[in-house]
Amino acid sequence: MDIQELRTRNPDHWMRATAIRALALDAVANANSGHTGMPIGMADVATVLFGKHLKFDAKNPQWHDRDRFILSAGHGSMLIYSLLYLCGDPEVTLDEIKNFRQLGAKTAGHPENFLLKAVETTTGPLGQGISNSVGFAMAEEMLRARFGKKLVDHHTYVIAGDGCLMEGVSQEAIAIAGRHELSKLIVFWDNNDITIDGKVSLSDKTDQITRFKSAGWHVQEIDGHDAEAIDAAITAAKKAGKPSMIACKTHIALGHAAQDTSKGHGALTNAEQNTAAKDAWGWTTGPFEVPADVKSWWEEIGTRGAADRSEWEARLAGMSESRQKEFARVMNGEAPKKLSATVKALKKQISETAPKVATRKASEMALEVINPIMPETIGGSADLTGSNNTLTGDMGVFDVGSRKGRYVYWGIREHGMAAAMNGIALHGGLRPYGGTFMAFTDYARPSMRLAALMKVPTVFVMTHDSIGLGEDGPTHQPVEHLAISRATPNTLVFRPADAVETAEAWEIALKQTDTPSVLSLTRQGLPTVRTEHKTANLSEKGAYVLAEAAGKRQVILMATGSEVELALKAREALQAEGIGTRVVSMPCIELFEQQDEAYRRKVLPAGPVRVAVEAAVQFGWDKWLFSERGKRDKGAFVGMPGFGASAPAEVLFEKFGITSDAVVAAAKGLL
Ligand SMILES: Cc1ncc(C[n+]2csc(CCOP(=O)(O)OP(=O)(O)O)c2C)c(N)n1
Ligand SMILES: [Mg+2]
Repeated sequence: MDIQELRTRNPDHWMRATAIRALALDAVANANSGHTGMPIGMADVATVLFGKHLKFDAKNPQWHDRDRFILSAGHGSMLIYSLLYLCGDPEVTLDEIKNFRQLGAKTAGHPENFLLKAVETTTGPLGQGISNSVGFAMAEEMLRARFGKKLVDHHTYVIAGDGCLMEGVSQEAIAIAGRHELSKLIVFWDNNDITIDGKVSLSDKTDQITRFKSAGWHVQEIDGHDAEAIDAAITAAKKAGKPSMIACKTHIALGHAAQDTSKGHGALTNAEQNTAAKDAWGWTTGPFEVPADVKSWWEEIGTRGAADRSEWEARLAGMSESRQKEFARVMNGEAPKKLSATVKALKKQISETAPKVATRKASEMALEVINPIMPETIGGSADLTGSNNTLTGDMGVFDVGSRKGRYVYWGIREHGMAAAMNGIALHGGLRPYGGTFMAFTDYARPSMRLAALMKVPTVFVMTHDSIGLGEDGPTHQPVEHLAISRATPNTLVFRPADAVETAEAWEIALKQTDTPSVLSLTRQGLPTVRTEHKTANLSEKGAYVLAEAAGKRQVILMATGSEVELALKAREALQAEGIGTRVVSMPCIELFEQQDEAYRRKVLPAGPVRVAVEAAVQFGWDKWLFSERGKRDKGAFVGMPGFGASAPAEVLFEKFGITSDAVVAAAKGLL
C-alpha cells in the first residue's frame, strides 16, 4: 500500500484518521503494553463510520436511541478510546489516554462496559462482541415494535476481526442474525489476514463471503482504507434489508515497519520505528498531540447527534405520561410494582394445593403469571422449549413478520443464545431469559461469565439439574455445574426445593439490575415442602429454617432442590429416635453469604452436627460443613462422588447413596 497515495487522495480524511493512529501508537508505547496494529488498520473505517453515519452524542453517550457501536475485536481498545477522546466524551480525557492500561484508569486493557458509559459491552474474549450485537439488534426490533419508530430507530455497528470470525460462537450469532433478517446490524470485518501466530492461512481457508451469504447476509467487499468506498458501503448496507457484512481489506499497522505482519498485532514500542511510521503518515505533532483543526473537526462530529437527541427527547416528552413512565421503567430495568403481589398470590395458591411438580414446571407456572405483567421479558430456549418449560401462553414468537413476539427459538446454540441474551439485556428495555439443560451450562459458560463481569441481569434457566433426570445418563447429568456457577463472582445460583421457592427465585432474579441468575431446576416431580403460606420471600435470605428440631437440637440438615425432600424424611426418622433435627433449605447460597453473621448464626448455630445433601459434587460445601462456625462443628456430605450413570432416577439415587437412610446414617455417625 502506497501511503503517499493515501495521504494525497483525501488529505483531510487522512489526517483525521491518522489522529486515531497516532494516539494508539503513543498510548500503547507509553503503556509498553497493548495492541497497536488493529486501531491503525481500522482507523479509516472508524473515521467514516463516526464521521458520517453513527448517530451519537459524545456528551450523552447513553441516550437511548443512539446507534450502538461494538468493538468486538476488543484488543484494539485504543481505537475506541481514541475515538471517544477525539469526539469529546467527558469520561475519556487526555490523561485517560496517557494512563491507558493503568490501575484505576477507565481506559482498561480491553473495553469494559462498567468503566465507560460509551462502551456498550465488554469485549476482549473474541467472538463475544459480534454475538452480543445480535442481541442488541434484536432488542432494537423488539422495542421498535413495542414503542414505535419515534422512540426506537437505530443501527448496531460492529468491528470484528479474523479472531472473532474464527471463534465458533460467531457462527451461531451469524446464523441467528441471518434467520431473523436483522437488517439494522452492520458488521465490519477487519480483513487484514493476520492473527497472533501469523497469517490467517496457517489455520483457516474459510470463504467468509460465502459463509455470511449462506446465512442470509448482505455482503460487500471493499478497500478498508478508501474513505469513499467505506461511505458507499455503509450507505448500501443500511438499505440492504438484511444483516450486512462489509469485508474491509486492510493493512494491520499500516505504514509501520511491522505492517502486514503478526508483529503488528501487539505492542509496537520501538521508538525509532514509531517515529518512522509517523513520518510516513505525515504526522508532525508531538506525542499525544492532535493538530487543533483535526481535533475541532472531531469535536464537531461528537456533537453531530445532539440535535437528533434533543428532537428525540421532544418526541418522548410529547407522549402520554403513562407511556413515558413505562418507557423509563423498562429502560431503567425496574420490575413492576405488581411483581411481588403476583408472586405472593401464586405462592398462596401453591401452598394451599400442594402440587407435586418438577421445578421446571413450577418455573413455567411462575412465568405464566409473571410474563403478562412484565411485557419486557423475552423468553427462549436452545431447542428445548418443551423441556425447559420456558414458553408461556401470552408471549408470541419473535420472527421476521412478528417483531412483537417475545419468545425466541434460538436453535441448538447455547453459546450464541447466552451472548445474544447479554446483548438484549445490555441494550436496555428488555429482560431476557433462556433455557437449556444444566449440563450444557458449559456451552453457554463464556457468556455467563461475562454477564456476571458486565453486571447484566440475564436469567439462565437450566433444567434437568442432576441424576434426577435419569436415563439420558452422565453426559446429561450435571454434577460440577452448580459448583462452577457458584464459584463465579456476581452470580446468583438458585436451586429451589419446590414450586414456592421457584416462584420466589423468579421474583428475586427479575428484581436484579446488576446480577445474572442461574435457575437450576429439576426434571422430576417434587412435593411442595412449603405448605404453610408465608407472604415474605424466604429465599431472599438464601437459606432459612424449613423445619425446626423438636426437643434438643442435635443435628442440622442442609439441602437444596430435590434433596430437601430427602432431608425432611431423614428428619422424621431421626426425630422418631428422639434426635432433635433441624432442616435448613438453602435455595441460594450466595444470598445466604450476603446476610450478616447474626442471621447466618441463627440459621446454622454452632453445636449440632451438620449434614449437607445435594446430588452434585461436594466442592463448595465444606465452608458450611466445617469452617463457617468454627471447629466444633462436625459435618458430612451426602452427594455425588463423580459422574452419574444411565438408569431410572430412583435407581440412581439408590446407587449413589443419596437417600434419606444415608442422611440418617451420616448424622448418627457424627453424634
Ligand atoms: C477467546 C479468545 N481467545 C484468544 C484470545 C487472545 N487473542 C487476542 S487477539 C488474538 C488474535 C486475533 O486476531 P485478529 O482478530 O485477526 O486481530 P488482529 O491481529 O488482526 O488485530 C488472540 C488470539 C482472546 N482475546 N480471546
Ligand atoms: Mg486479523
